[in-house]
Amino acid sequence: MKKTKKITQFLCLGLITGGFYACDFTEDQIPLIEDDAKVLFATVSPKSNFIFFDDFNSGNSPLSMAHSHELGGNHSLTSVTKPNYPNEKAARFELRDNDPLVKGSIRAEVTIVKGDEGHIEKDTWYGFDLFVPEDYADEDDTESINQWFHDGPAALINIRNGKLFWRFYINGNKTDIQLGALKKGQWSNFVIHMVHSYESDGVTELWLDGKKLIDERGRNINSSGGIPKWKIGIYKWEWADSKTTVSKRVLLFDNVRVGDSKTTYEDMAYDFSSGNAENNDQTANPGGDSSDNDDSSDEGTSNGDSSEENDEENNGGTSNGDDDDENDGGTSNRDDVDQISEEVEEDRSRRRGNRRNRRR
Ligand SMILES: [Ca+2]
Repeated sequence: MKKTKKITQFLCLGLITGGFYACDFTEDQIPLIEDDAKVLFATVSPKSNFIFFDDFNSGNSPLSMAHSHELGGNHSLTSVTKPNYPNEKAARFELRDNDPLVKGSIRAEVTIVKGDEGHIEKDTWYGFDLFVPEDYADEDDTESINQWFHDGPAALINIRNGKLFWRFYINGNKTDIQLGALKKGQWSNFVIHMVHSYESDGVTELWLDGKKLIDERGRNINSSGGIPKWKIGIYKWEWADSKTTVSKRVLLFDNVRVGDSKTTYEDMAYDFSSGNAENNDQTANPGGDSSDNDDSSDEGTSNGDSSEENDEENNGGTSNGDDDDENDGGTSNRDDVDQISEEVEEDRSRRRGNRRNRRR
């Protein structure tokens, strides 16, 4: 068994500083926090089973209450005016192909909650709103925007060729499930429910803008006895040792939320920006602060099967300001790290070979 110490006290303490909400209050007892960081539920419907919530509307330190940040520069994560909602703010992730390596790769990611530190339990809900800028150029190379990582990235949400994919990556076997085309210039509402399990009782459900696109049962983590961590942001492993047709990626997130087992779909799908339930179906209006000017070949829609790319984290590099501890838990974790690093190296060798072949 991995360590799974309970940290309810931590979560309640976190409430005081504005980020976490896990104490056992009824709705009319919800304490409103009015410090300079965030105002929890002051203008939205209280969700008593939320563990984490950040609407970014107050302060300029996005996700400051999250577990840890993996960012390459000051541009990597900023607070911006929310496109289509001029009175609100959102979190802007920017990844550049010349960013410094963070944990051995090119990433701008934030670990929101970490199962092995007791933030979440087996049955957990996740949600976020995503804005893809109009000029987000399509290319035949993958970036990840979500990872459920435990002994490797067991599940991911990826973007490739202008489409969204869910990927299971269990014990080395990749399974991609297409979630449809990117909706550029508008906000999309993601809700994910997972019962994290190495056994048959695992549950993986995903709704995108109110439509249920994944309803799977069975194993969804890489080893027994653990709960993953959840990361959001942009992770583009190809850039660790080569270029692609774009040099910069920008994505905006809002209303990042995590709910415990008592949470309902309706709680998670709530439109926290307008106060209306579920979908936020606005017209395209990129506006705002996204400023990427990716130019790419934008060639077509080949899709589907996973290619040679690899998603593993490489726990060898520099990490700014977090205390991630995949490698602090003794020999079993150490073995995991070594194994992951080997897989990364194998994959890079394969990619180098493919590039050589393409040049021929
Ligand atoms: Ca917001």
